[in-house]
Amino acid sequence: MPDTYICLGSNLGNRTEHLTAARGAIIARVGAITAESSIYDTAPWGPVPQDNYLNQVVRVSTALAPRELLGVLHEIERAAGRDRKNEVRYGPRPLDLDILLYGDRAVKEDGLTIPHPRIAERAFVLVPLAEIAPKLSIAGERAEKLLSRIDTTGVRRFDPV
Ligand code: A4P
Ligand code: MG
Repeated sequence: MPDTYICLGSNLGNRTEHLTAARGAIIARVGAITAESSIYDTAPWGPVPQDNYLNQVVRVSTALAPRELLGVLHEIERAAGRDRKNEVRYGPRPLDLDILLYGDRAVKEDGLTIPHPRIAERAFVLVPLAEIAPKLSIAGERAEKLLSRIDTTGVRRFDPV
């Protein structure tokens, strides 16, 4: 079964609980989690001023095809209270689940692009991804190499109190 890498993010409500519930739902509905990064507290990336996120990357062995996977991830986001109709692009959200990679497949369809097109510019993705898969190839470059090129100062390991 292909390995897929999924980035989890939350910056609304109880962020830790959203990530915990999301991992549980992924195991129940997507497949076994075979690796998981630490959780990171990350400064918001992008044009919208907003609170810090918690981010984490997991590797999941899945029998779902990419489209089916996207549909299930949207349902898990909805269960966390996410309402896509009333939100801003790149804005705050209780739960965001992005498909980073799906085996070595490239997908370019309406509403689904894999590898996720913004991996190389996002420390909140590359720090946890390189933690669990430093040698993983993303469009021909290793995760650790991409990581060495970007500023990671806004990304800190999260210590739950
Ligand atoms: N979509 C296309 N390809 C994919 C894929 N590989 N995985 C489509 C998941 N979805 C994919 O999703 C919009 C649509 O993208 C989906 O319906 C799906 O059909 P979205 O989650 O609203 O994405 P977006 O906001 O338009 O873009 P993107 O690049 O996913 O942005 P984010 O990451 O969702 O933006 N800062 C920090 N520190 N941490 C964060 O987690 N997240 C955001 C939200 C902004 N700043 C952040 C973080
Ligand atoms: Mg997203």
